Amino acid sequence: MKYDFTAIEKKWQQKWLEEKPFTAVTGDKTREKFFGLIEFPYPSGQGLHVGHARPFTAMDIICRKKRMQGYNVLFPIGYDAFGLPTENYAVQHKIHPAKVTHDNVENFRRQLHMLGYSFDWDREVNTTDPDYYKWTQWIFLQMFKKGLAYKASMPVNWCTSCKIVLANEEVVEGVCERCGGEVIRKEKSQWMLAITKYADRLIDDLEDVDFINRVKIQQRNWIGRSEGCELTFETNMEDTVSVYTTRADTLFGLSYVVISPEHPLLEKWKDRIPNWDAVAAYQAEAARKSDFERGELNKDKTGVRLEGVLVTNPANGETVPMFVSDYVLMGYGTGIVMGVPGHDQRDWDFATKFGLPIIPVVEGGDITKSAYTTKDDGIMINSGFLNGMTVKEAIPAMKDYAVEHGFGVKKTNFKLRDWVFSRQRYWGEPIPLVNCPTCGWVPLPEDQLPLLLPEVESYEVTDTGESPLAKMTDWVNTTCPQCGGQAQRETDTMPQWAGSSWYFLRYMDPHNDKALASKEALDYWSPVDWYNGGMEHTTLHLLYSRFWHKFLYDIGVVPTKEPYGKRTSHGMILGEGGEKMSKSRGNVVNPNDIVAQYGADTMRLYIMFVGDFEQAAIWSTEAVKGSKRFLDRVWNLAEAAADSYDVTPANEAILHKTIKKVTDDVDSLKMNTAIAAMMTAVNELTANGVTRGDMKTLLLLLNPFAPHITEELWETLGFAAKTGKMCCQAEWPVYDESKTVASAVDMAVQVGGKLKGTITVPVDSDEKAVVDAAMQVEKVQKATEGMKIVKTILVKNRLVNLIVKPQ
Ligand code: ANZ
Ligand code: ZN
Repeated sequence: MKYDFTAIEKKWQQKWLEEKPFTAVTGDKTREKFFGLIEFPYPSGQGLHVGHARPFTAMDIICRKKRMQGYNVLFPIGYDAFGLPTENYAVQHKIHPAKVTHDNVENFRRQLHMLGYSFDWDREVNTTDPDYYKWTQWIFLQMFKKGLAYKASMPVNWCTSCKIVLANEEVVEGVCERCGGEVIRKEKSQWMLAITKYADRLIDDLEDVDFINRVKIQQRNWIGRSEGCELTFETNMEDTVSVYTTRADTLFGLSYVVISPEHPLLEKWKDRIPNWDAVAAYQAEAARKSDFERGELNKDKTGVRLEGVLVTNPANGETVPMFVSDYVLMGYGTGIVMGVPGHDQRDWDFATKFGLPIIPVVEGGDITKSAYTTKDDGIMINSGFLNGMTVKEAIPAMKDYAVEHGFGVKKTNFKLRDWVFSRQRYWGEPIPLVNCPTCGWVPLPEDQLPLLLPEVESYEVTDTGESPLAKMTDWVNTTCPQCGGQAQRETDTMPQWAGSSWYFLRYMDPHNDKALASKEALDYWSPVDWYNGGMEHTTLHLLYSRFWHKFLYDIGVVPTKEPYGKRTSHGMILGEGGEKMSKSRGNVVNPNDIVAQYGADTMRLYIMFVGDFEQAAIWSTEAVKGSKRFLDRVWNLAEAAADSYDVTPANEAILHKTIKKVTDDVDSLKMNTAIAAMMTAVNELTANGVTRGDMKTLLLLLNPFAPHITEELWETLGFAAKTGKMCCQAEWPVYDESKTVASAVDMAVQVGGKLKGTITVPVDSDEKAVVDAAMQVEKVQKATEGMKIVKTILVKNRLVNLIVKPQ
């Protein structure tokens, strides 16, 4: 029979749908639970791409293997379906975004089935479903009630082309991440979530989770905890100025103070600064630059001296001038910095440009070049009472001195900012709050959730930047839930990151209408055991969801502090030629085409074989054929298998070795080497010949990788009938360490280069043992009769050649 992958794959996908072997059972105490999670896709119009197939297939393999190992596995799927591309498409084609979403989801679902993933389809979730976003809204309300959601007018990133407010993370190198358009700063009243209140815990609790190191490092850097102090200086104006510094030890090296162009003190001092015009012009110039540009090192430093302003250094009583410069950002620390050019590169650049003194205060400092990379063990100089201390000692010493003398307080700062949590867009969760002239912001009563998105005529954003919902006056005008007076609904919607911040919880109990999930389900399934996803989500989704989860933990909803026990990440699949796959380059591989031509099992095998899972890999359609040929060989081997269900002794070692390798490699995400081991095994089995008993092990090992072909062969070789189970339900094979090495080998025996027979000896037998065994062979005895062995040529485990001479 021919390997008809199309028919086979259809047959088994149908059977899995009907028999549901992948159902997760909440509360099952007889088995250990395993919750494997992948990042649910955004159902774009382009459909699933090979970039999805890599992580999805890997987690499918892990989950299939865990099931066979006896675990109660939860492997769910859903759709993160609110968001801009759908909305833009809806605007363009005048189709309701719900309809666009529905159609895209259908396409995705078909493709996911096509690839043979073992999802528990009864747990599918969709963030745009009112039954789902009801709970997103509910969580938001709990945050609001606890003071974590607040409205603030603040400068936001405004994309001039998308006409929406962008989170800082969505501005990449000064332009809009989505469209590449110009981003300007605009004041807007926004809903904010106080993620910074969780900053310490988001860093500290990384100790307790098994995340790959690069994820931990990125999260720590993004949160950016900085431990320093605020120092307050007297000035000749009536105000003091405070700076934030991590290097209090360098205070004796102060040669000027710099203030950010946006700092409110400037406005206050305006009338007493003789060169105010120059300052004002500088402020206007700075407003046109992004924080990114301003913060860059190696950038030419600019600034204006504040004439007449003098600041007193509390360490030595000397006065220094004050400048305004855009390298100081308003949003960090106090917005004022102490200039220590001897040990800070940016300060050095500035001081050099403006001819300010450069005072080294740590030995080894070179005033022709900033020694800003000062080591902890540098020795303090020119620094009064600090002289002779190491930097490491001087930092706390100066901090303590400042605290004692009333000009300093210890302070921890974070790079992390609160999360801008509102968008002026239609296709998002409505924010369930009402603005009442008497009561202020009032939450909707929980029994009124979900607050449904109303039908609107146009999804187009308004030119003023208000959400399309603002035009729906019937919907906007409402009564205050608290006083019953006239009030208005919030018209902003939630950002796309909302629904994905808790979706893994909904999987635990997706149809619950009393709670986001039952306590029983949460207790049973928490936490996610293994979450694999993209590195690009490390500082956004992964951090946001950890924040939400910690909040839910604090209010007693979830049982664990952290949502995910383990986090891994995959490399990207690049197009042929090594470039990123993109429509414009025309190098996008559509999984549909590969499946049609070679089958889903080949696709799955190839995407796992393509390279080290954590590294980027280059797609090669030519190499796909290699995976197909391997499956052909498996098929042929099964067809040629002898009827016996016994294991052939000669195959025992290779089978046990392969079980060991595949078992270990899947657990450490080395899918490529697991496949390589199975390829080697198939070669050896083909050479030796196999029984059905030998094939059983191979099919079990290969099943998570290539589930359809193995299921079919499992059936044709009689295992389905014998066990009453599908291959995916059978038990994962276990290996016997002692059997992973062959115990005996057959060796050829030659005399004078002529074959005289074979012997069976223990593996790695030495020369004496081999010769002794050889001498037992009758033909060998005859050939050496009356001869003297002058030389023995031994090729370990293969052959021995006895060179003889007449005696
Ligand atoms: C004096 C000094 C001397 C500094 C020295 C550094 C080295 P991290 O670690 O990132 O928190 N700084 C403070 N606020 C700033 C702002 N709003 N804009 C730009 N720079 C600011 O960095 C803290 C250091 O960054 C602070 O310590 C301050 O410069 C600068 F040898 O103070 B330092
Ligand atoms: Zn009211």
